[in-house]
Amino acid sequence: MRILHTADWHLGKMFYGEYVTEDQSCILSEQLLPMVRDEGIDAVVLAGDVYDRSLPPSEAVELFDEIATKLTCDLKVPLLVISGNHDSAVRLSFASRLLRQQQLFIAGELTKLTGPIVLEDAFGPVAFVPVPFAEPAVVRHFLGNEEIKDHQTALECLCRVQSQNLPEGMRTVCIAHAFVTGGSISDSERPLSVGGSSCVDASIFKPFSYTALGHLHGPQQAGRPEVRYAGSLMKYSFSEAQQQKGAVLVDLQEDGQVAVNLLPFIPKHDVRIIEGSFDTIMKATDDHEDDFVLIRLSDAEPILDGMAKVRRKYPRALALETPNRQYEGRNERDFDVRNTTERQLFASFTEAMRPEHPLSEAETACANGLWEQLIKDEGEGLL
Ligand SMILES: [Mn+2]
Repeated sequence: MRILHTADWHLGKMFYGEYVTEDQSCILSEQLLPMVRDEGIDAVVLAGDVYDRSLPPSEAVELFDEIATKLTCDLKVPLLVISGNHDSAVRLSFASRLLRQQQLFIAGELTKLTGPIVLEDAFGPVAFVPVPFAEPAVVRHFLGNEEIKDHQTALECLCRVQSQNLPEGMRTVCIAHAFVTGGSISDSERPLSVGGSSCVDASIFKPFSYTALGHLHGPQQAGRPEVRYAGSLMKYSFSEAQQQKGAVLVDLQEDGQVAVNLLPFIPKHDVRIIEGSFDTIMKATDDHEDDFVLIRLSDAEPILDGMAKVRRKYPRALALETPNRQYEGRNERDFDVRNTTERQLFASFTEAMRPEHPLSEAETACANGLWEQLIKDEGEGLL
């Protein structure tokens, strides 16, 4: 069986204040759909984070509707989807029991889980075990098991429930959205829990022939080659500039062995970091001035109105960094924090942030008013 494993589409994602729905649509319509057709794919897996947020913008919902329809109705390829930590499990599960008949299998809300989904190939059945992302507290309540206190036990228990009644020896594919210990992270993932451990051990997936993971945005294996993250649809942060995004082509053989290959996605606008002096960058020829770029200047001197100038060449420049910029001695801390009042600290912070405009008299008066109000409300102990 040929499976195309993708994850973390994050439809409706904003990148530095702009929706990238058009770029997402371009990858899905012009690359993923042809891939499914040309590679003879038997099933497509989307391992969570379909949307970027629980209430996605309408354009994002339309795009998912279009892609899911083209896959299942036009190409007649089953699509198996789980919800991730960015999705609303309830909203994603809308009409999921009806859609099963159309080969669109959505696992989100725990009360609607159905157990394994069995698809056939020439060698017999393959059982897909979808395990949607769920907070440990939600799983504890759902299963009525007080022992479930962390992501590890929550996922173990859900996996067990979802794999029930699986015949011995059948080839199996687990679909999960989790942070497997040892994985390398990017800046665009939202941590699964604040405090406590969100990690799970890769050994949970030992019983499965292949495990299609979502959550980490860099394509990578987790422990062994048969447990993989497909990575996100696009680069959603500059920390991903060096990553090659794509979909994992999984060939599941008769004996349950798998061969995997990453089929790359070519973005309409790449996400790049460009380093060098302002003059060099502006004079260099670049065939991809339309890319999303972060400009990291090596100049020590400040460039007046740098972003506006950079944008004349790179209209999609999103950030400008000047790590070497000299602040004429202001880099050095010339005061003793313990003997400085909050008001002085605030004034010096303003000066560091806006060297050209220290606090005006009106601003100082306003800040003093705020301090006094704070002390009145909270008591002297605050400061
Ligand atoms: Mn994600």
